[in-house]
Amino acid sequence: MKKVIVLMLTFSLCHSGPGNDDDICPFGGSASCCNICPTNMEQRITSLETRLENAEKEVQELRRLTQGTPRVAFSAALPGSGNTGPFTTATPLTYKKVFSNTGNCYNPSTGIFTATVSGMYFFRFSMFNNMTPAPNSVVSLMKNSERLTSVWDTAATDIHDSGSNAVVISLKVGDNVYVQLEPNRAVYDDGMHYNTFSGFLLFPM
Ligand SMILES: [Ca+2]
Repeated sequence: MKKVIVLMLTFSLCHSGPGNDDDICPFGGSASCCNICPTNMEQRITSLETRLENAEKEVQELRRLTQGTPRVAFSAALPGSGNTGPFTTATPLTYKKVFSNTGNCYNPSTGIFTATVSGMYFFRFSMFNNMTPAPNSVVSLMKNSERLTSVWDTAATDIHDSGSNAVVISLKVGDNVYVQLEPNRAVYDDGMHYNTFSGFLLFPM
């Protein structure tokens, strides 16, 4: 309706006669007159409508990214006190003390985070071992069956007993991330929660 009204007003101001635009242009010149004649005005309105539609789509996409998408974040620690391990095979550490688990992507029964949203993620883990004597500690952050990064600690009466590591990685729906205790290794905690596993979604992709 607005488009029709604009076109009617424009046409009433700029009714050109055949072959002589300069005589009837209300703005005193053929060039300026042509800029507001119905054909050009309609093209301008169509262009503005297209730009408005595109802007509305961008706003909707931004709203979807900032408000409408799932929120994923978790943080957990090894429970209780004492050794975990050694085991003869590589074993996911089960961080049963859950601090947060928005989105419920982390399973404290298995220690495995499973992506329900494709996107870029941040993960961090820490490890502690002050056992003497005992196996050295080696734990690795895993994406499915791929080892991403690891931390080592030598069991002895040394003063270096903890370490941490982190990654930023892209995940697809169904990808698993977990911290793996390597075979014949062990970690220790005394209830102070030195051993943690945390992660969150940075942005969907
Ligand atoms: Ca040590």
